Amino acid sequence: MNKRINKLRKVLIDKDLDGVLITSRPNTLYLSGFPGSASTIFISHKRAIFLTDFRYIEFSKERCGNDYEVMLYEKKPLIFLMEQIKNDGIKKIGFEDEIVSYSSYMTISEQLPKIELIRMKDSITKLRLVKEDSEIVIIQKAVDIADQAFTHILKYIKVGISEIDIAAEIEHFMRKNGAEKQSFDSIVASGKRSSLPHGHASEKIIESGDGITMDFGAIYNGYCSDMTRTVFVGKPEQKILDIYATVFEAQTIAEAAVHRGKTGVEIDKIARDIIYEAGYEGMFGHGLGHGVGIEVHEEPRLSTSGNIVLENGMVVTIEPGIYVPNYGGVRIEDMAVVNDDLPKVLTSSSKELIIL
Ligand SMILES: [Mn+2]
Repeated sequence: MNKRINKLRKVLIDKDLDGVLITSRPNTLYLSGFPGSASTIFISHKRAIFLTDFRYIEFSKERCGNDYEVMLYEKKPLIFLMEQIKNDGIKKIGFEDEIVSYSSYMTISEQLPKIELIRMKDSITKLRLVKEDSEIVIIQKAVDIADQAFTHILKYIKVGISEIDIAAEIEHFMRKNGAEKQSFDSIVASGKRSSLPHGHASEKIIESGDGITMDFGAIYNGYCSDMTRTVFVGKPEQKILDIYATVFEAQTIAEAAVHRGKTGVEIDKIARDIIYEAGYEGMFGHGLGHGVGIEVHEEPRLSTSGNIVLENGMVVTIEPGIYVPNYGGVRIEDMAVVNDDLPKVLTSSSKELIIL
């Protein structure tokens, strides 16, 4: 954690700040390793303070005691904090303006009347862009749990069960195999419903010939995974198999093109061109991918507006899809780590056509 605190201190110098206040869960977790809510971190050039309430004080001391002055506040954490730092000469404090709500901002400014509050924009979340090796090990474990759930669900899927049955089985399996919870509400969309890119599992019954798009992920040790596969039951129509072949091609080629120095726009375009040239223009209405880490959707975006230049150690998804309204859709999604040349693909489930 010390390394991460020092990275943040460099930002303080760049922005000419005396300290920074961090209250969002993704950033407090990143900087302290503390996974709960109700924590406030203050980092100045000399001090690192971790404030929490009675529920978490023991655990926090154990988890963050080496890197932080861990303190218990009773009612108003910021007024308590000001007491602690009143002799430190703090005048300008950065805060997470992209995350803090308007009412929290009002509270902060009321509680810190003599302090100048400076917007940090995305400079704290930017610290999380490039993953450390230890983070990639954890992410790989989250990916492995989802991969195992996919292998498991292939044995479970049959005509006559519902989308909710499939989602519940995936989630139960992941939980039993080490997941803290799922990264997001699982998407299971079958038959015509698979044209909904984010169709949450419904009571719809699986019928012969259906394609089933399953998009899910696990949280392990605070880090997320995210994967999608579309599989078929019975005898699918040739038209949806052609769509599958195009998505497979777009996914495979775009994934191989993920490497250091490229922007999200460039990689997105590779998949988009393949899909549009195959005649599906207008049917791939989302970005190609996104970063994954403590949050399931984070920077860098691989999309028509993803301008961040990829660096080694960034973790991204590659997930093209084609959605034909009132007919059906296909999406294939892997996670990969950016590298000098070919990315290290974390997802190990087969992408070849599966007909159950
Ligand atoms: Mn995704």
